[in-house]
Amino acid sequence: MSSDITAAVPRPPARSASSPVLTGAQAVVRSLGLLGVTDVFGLPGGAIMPVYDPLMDDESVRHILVRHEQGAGHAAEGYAAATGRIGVALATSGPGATNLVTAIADAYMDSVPLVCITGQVFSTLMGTDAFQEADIVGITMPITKHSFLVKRAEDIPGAIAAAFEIAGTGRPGPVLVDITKDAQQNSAPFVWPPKIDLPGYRPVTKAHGKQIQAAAQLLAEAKQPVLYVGGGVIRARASAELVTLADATGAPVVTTLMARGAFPDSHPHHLGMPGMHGTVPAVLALQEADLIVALGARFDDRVTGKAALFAPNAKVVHVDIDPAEISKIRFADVPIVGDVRDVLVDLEAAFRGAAEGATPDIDQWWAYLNGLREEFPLGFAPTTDGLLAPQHVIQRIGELTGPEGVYAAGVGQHQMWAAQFIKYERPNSWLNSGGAGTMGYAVPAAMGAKVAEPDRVVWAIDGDGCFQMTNQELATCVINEIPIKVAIINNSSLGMVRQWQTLFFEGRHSHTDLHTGHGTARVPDFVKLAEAYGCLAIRVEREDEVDAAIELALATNDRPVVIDFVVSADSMVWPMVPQGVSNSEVQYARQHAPAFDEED
Ligand SMILES: Cc1cc2nc3c(=O)[nH]c(=O)nc-3n(C[C@H](O)[C@H](O)[C@H](O)COP(=O)(O)OP(=O)(O)OC[C@H]3O[C@@H](n4cnc5c(N)ncnc54)[C@H](O)[C@@H]3O)c2cc1C
Ligand SMILES: Cc1ncc(C[n+]2csc(CCOP(=O)(O)OP(=O)(O)O)c2C)c(N)n1
Repeated sequence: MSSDITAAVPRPPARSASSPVLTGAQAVVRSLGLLGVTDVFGLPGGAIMPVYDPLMDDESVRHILVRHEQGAGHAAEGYAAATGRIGVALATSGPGATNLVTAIADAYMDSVPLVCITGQVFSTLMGTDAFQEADIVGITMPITKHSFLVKRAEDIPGAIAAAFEIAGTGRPGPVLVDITKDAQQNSAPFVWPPKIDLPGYRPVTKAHGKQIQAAAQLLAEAKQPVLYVGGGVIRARASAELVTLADATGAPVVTTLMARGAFPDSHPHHLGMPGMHGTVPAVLALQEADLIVALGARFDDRVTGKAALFAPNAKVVHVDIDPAEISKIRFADVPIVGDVRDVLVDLEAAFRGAAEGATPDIDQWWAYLNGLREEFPLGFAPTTDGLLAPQHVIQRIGELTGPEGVYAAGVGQHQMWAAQFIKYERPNSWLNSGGAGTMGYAVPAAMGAKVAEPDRVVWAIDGDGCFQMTNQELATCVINEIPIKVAIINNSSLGMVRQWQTLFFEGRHSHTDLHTGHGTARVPDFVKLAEAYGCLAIRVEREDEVDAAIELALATNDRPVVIDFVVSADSMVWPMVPQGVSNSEVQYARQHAPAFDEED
């Protein structure tokens, strides 16, 4: 990510005779309301208490009291990822602020627009190891687009407005506003809108016409093109424009883990997800392409495999709003910096000109790819231990809920199966932690999504390991009437790590058995745990019970539902290209695991 915000310091507003005098704390709440914020997730403590006082009476901003600040951060992320709006989290100084750090890092990796407001100790005490003092600005500097430290009441509206501007424009991301307690307590005239002055922060949204022309020419000439679609297409709300370009060019499309839903799974051009656990056609389409048009995608190592061996014959057009991404991993023959939605519109028009009304002849390419589709469809083997097949459970959740649902996943095998076996037809319907791979994301993210989209069915598809990291937010859901549905894909183990141990560590399952699912001693018993929170709780152990449980969950909207699906621990995520090998290995990797090269 580029760090071009060299001096993002808002100037204090000019005093106006008509400006009401507010405390800094009141200014925080008033600013949020004026910025259109309706929901905030947080947890109070000494250094942020002044802000909580006016928050109590404010009618425009709903505060949802979480059980752990990490939950506030992920809830704000889920809120943002489900809507494109900016998520807001609130915490006190010291441990409250550091509890937000994982979610901030997560949002940074996945380009999620987030504003985190933290209380800081009195400015006079800063640097003295004061009670609950932590340098959260310093801690978060490498994982935010910008971190503000505000020490004067009059600077608060400007800092908050600037934080929203930075979080939501250009490449979206997290911004921290750390406000000292004296700034919250002191008073100043409240001037709105504040003047925002962000020298050095100039996101480029309009791409260079010459580059668009060059890209269009390559598209018109390519024999084996692929549109490599990334999460940037969702952030840019560019799905409709993407379909138009795909239809015009006839090119196949692959969607990364972060882009599931950016392009309808039902579209005939869609080959599915590329990468380590991608479909064979998607992986080989990228690998054997002569032209890759990367659209808001960042050539992550989970997608490229061994980068030096990735797509050896492909020219690359790389479209990204963040110039730092271009040619970072793979040289871009045609670099295009800009907003991908605008670029798609311009590119389609330029392509029509370059192709002179003709459709490129890529029939041979399609014949090859369609052959791969037939030979390597996504599928899964039945289990041999009598336990449920996790893929079947997840597939049925998707089929019975449908594409209008929202699906938030944890991290691990269940995440990959949810990416593979649920059909996504619309953007913002799939929420997950891709870049950081943060276990514990699902339940609070689903909670945030449900707050933002109360009329949608929202599922958290979670692992038994992930669920144990943040399930306390079920209390938040029950108390605040946020009826999410949680499917625990309970393989009684840290399944993804166990899979790697099976494949690459000679089956030595070191410290991955969680004892949550199988046998008589379940620690914890998820049904009892969920009931203790006030959820409807169901355990499913047989295949003929799966549909009824999902249907009961879909019919229950007066409280959260938790279904403990007891699944086989031996099910594996396939296909798999092991770390550090060429993506060309994907067909073989399906049956045999090639040697694991830790160096790569
Ligand atoms: C267990 C596990 C396994 C995984 N396996 C896979 C796998 O098999 N396949 C896979 O694909 N991923 C996989 N991932 C995810 C992987 O780690 C990366 O998170 C993911 O591949 C990155 O997706 P992306 O390239 O779409 O980029 P994102 O992280 O979504 O980045 C979006 C890009 O778009 C740009 N952008 C944002 N807004 C705009 C805009 N308006 N206009 C233009 N550009 C914009 C950003 O600058 C950024 O470069 C896995 C993750 C985990 C945890
Ligand atoms: C916070 C955190 N710690 C550790 C990991 C490493 N890790 C990745 S997947 C995984 C296992 C997840 O287990 P579970 O939630 O049960 O999901 P499963 O893989 O079994 O579906 C672990 C430990 C991580 N991604 N995040």
